Amino acid sequence: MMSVTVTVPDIGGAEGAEVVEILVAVGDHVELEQSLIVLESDKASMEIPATAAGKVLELRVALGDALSEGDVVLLVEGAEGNGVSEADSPAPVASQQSVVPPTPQEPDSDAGINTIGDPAESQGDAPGQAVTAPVPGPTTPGDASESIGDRSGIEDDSEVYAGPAVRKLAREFGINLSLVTGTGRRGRILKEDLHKFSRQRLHGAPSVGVTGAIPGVPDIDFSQFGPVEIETRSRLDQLTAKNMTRSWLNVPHVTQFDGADITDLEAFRSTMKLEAEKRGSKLTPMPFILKACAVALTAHPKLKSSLSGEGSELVYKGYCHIGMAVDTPAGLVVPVIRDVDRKGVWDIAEEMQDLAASARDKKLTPAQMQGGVFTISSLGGIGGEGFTPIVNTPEVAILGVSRAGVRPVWDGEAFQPRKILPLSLSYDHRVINGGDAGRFLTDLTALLADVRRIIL
Ligand code: CAO
Repeated sequence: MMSVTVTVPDIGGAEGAEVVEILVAVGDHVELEQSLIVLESDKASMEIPATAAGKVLELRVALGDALSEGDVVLLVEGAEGNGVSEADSPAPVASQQSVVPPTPQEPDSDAGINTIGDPAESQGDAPGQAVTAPVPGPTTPGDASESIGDRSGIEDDSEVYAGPAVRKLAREFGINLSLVTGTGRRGRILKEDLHKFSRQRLHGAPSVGVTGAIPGVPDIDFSQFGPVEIETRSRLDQLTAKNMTRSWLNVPHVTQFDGADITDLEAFRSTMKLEAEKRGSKLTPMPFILKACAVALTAHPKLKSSLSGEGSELVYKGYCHIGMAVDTPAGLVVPVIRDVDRKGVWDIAEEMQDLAASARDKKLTPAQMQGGVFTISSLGGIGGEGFTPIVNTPEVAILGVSRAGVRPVWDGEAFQPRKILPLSLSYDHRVINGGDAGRFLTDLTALLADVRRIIL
């Protein structure tokens, strides 16, 4: 098996760039384009990719070395790739052919920019605040998107200082780099810093010395104030807590309130009571609300979309599966009714009751809780005038339903007693604007005010 020499490609003319990270060791198997080392010039840092796949035979660099184009990084045992064969070229020298063809780029191009504080972060800020430099050459096509992705990690901090490998790892772990304290030279964030940060998070400890980190709630010994009992929370409760926290911390929530006049719906529902009994079913307002939501969601597909591509894409779904929050003794679960847009109210009512029963009997399968595009949380059977539900991510909106009550409504001449159903729509403001939510809720209340519209 021949050995292949990997050298420093064209790094935009930077001379004597310092080796600040070595990402592989002798004996490791490297893949084509895998990052091998990180170089740092006075303007930027850049990853040097493998131009051959195989086992690392020899590392020719050490931390702190100053490298320029053509310097040897390491030797790889393997034939795949376009590195320079030792047999062809016995002594690697600085004049060796660059193993990565230079890809000159415009200074303002995104591709290949690996920055210390990306200017795109400070759009609207005073120009020149961020320290940055374009780095042509060593990047691969994939790096362009990574650079864009990097920005999500440094949203609030134009001073984040980390190499691409660390940024990639941070994205994989969902860590916002601006919350991590770098212990490397000049505050550079190292992989160890990410590991420490993750450990601290797992143990619920606040990130020490981190500006803007969320301080943990202190653990208090309540027995000092009086008798206490300690109950271990169900796994479901703990999971719900995690999901709620994740949504609360990631999603900028807005809640919009409205009231649907369901006087006519209630009159119609009461005429159907006998038929419901005959069918062995129960016709509460909920199946009508589910059906009306399906119609409104079809008309406003953004409300049932999801964010993707680290915020750069919106996924529109061609189906309408709606989740329904069910409070069980074991905790909160959200079974999903599939294709609500294609089902009649009777079918929805029956499926809803079956799912709620399965939920209480802990018989729901994972598949019955997946695929929802929107969630309804109803406290109508319990009480209350309104609440602000938390979006069930990755969905972008959730409808809270409170208890309907008779309210005086002015008809232009007199107050009329009307049955009003309080609705609260919480939405992800990264996706849904007030206008989107307002139009959706207006259509929904109109559908509930006259359910004949549902079949139109
Ligand atoms: N306004 C007034 N009355 C309402 C109402 C509303 N918005 N919603 C339901 N009701 C009435 C029903 O008509 C029913 O009355 P009757 O017994 O006289 O017919 C009674 O309240 C109880 O309804 P329900 O809660 O059993 O049934 P539902 O179809 O409204 O709800 C489901 C279905 C699955 C939500 C329910 O079974 C359940 O689990 N409820 C518990 C509440 C809950 O978990 N909510 C989620 C909160 S988590 O964020």
